[in-house]
Formats: sequence, C-alpha cells, structure tokens
Amino acid sequence: MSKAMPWVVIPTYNEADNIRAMGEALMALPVPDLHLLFVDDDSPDGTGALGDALAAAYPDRVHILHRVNRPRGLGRAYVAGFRYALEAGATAIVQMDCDFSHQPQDVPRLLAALAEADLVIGSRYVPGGAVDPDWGFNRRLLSWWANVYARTILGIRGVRDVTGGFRAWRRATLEGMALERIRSQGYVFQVEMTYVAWRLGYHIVELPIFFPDRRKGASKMSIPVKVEAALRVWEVRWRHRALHPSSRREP
Ligand SMILES: Nc1nc2c(ncn2[C@@H]2O[C@H](COP(=O)(O)OP(=O)(O)OP(=O)(O)O)[C@@H](O)[C@H]2O)c(=O)[nH]1
Ligand SMILES: [Mg+2]
Repeated sequence: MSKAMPWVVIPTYNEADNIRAMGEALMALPVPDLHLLFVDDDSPDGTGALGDALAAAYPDRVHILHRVNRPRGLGRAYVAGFRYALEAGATAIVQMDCDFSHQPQDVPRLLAALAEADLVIGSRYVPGGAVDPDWGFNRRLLSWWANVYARTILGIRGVRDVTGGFRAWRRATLEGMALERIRSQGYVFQVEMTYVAWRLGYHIVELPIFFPDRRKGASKMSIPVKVEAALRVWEVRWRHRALHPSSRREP
C-alpha cells in the first residue's frame, strides 16, 4: 500500500483576512505529509499574492492554483483543485472553507474516519453537531430547510447534512465518481457530489462538527446565489437519476 499523503483543498475568493491564519493552522496539525492547495479565483483583494507567500514559506507543502480569466465559481474551483491534488498523488482529499467555519482541528478526525468510510462528511445535523449559537431563528431554519429540501427532492436516505462543505474523500472514491460527471459551477456542487456518491453506493459516514460563523471577511452566499442553488437541485436529480453502483469508473 502506498504511503498516506493527504491533501486539503480550499477554494478562496476574497479571503485576504483569513488565508494566512488558515494555512498556518493547517500546517501546524500533527498530520504527517499533509499538503494544502488553495484554489483562488483571481480574488480582487490580493488573496492570491498572500497564497503565493504561504507557498514560498512552506515549499512543497502549500500550493496555490490561480484560476485567471475564467468564470469564477465554487464548483469549478473544487473540480480543478481535486484534479490537481489527484495528479500530485493525494491518497485522500479534505475539502473545506477558508473562513474558519470549518475548524482546522477537526481535519485529523475526518481523515481518521476514512479508514471505515469512502466519504466522511463533517455534519451539523447529527447528534453532537451544531451551528453557531449566535445564528438567529431565520438563519437556522433556512439552513435546516435547505437540507431537508435537497434530501427530499433527491430521495437521499442515511445522510443528514447534504449541503455541508467539510468533507474527506478517499482517492478511490473520487476516481470512481469520475469528476467529469460533475457539472455544478456554484454552491450546488456540494449537493451534486453527495448525490453522486450516494447513488454510486459509496459508504458515507457523518461526524458531528461545530460550525462557528465566519469572524473575518464577507460571505459570498447572497440570496440570488441561494435561490440558484435551490433550483439547480432539480437539474442534479435529472442528470444523475440513472447512476448505480455499477456506474462507478473502474480503477
Ligand atoms: N475559488 C472560489 N472560492 C469561492 C467562491 N465562492 C466562495 N468561495 C470560497 O468558498 C468558501 C465558502 O464561502 P462562504 O462565502 O464562506 O460561503 P458559505 O460558507 O457557504 O456561507 P456562509 O455561511 O455565509 O459563510 C470560502 O472559502 C470562499 O472563499 C468562488 O467563486 N471561487
Ligand atoms: Mg462561510
């Protein structure tokens, strides 16, 4: 068996207030041979240059992929980042946000759980999981409802947090999923990935996480972006409705 080489992939758009602290926190984790890739969509606030400085400070461990002159989008950035990490030999990939809503100290736990799972989801909606206590009623309701909505339309059973973006993937899972199947450009990417993994019969395990609110920088989740993601769930269902465990790409 090849030696473990986990990669963390983080998409960034205007995260100048967070990128350095996030890079340093991840590099300080007690995880051997951990690599980190930022995928920056040409952020106007200078995030890309800060990522370059981190890559220089941690040679061969921190990497940055600059997507320039291309339409931006969370899904596009993730697919490009996953391909980059797989080509570099990643044995597992953790995906997470740069705003500390996904806490770096949870990364070792997610990676360890991959021993018994094809996909591990850091979940706000299993016992022990929670969102920021400062969230008001409306925000809680919307987040909870978005999950129920997507799960119901897609008929997903056995997964509570289908919209969350803190996950660990086995290399073999991402290879079997075949990333060219994934078409989402924006936030519905998270739902599409859950649905495809579930339809292909991969073993999905949820671990409870605490999801604090971002402390620095601005959310990119505007109301039109949320509405678009909600409508696109129907497209995801249509596109992948026939997938079956036999549709996995052979190694
Ligand atoms: N590369 C890239 N990254 C993005 C894009 N949009 C968002 N991101 C990153 O995706 C992560 C999540 O974005 P947030 O704005 O925090 O959105 P969210 O966490 O879903 O929503 P909030 O709960 O409002 O924070 C962050 O690391 C962002 O910088 C994009 O178009 N391109
Ligand atoms: Mg956030």
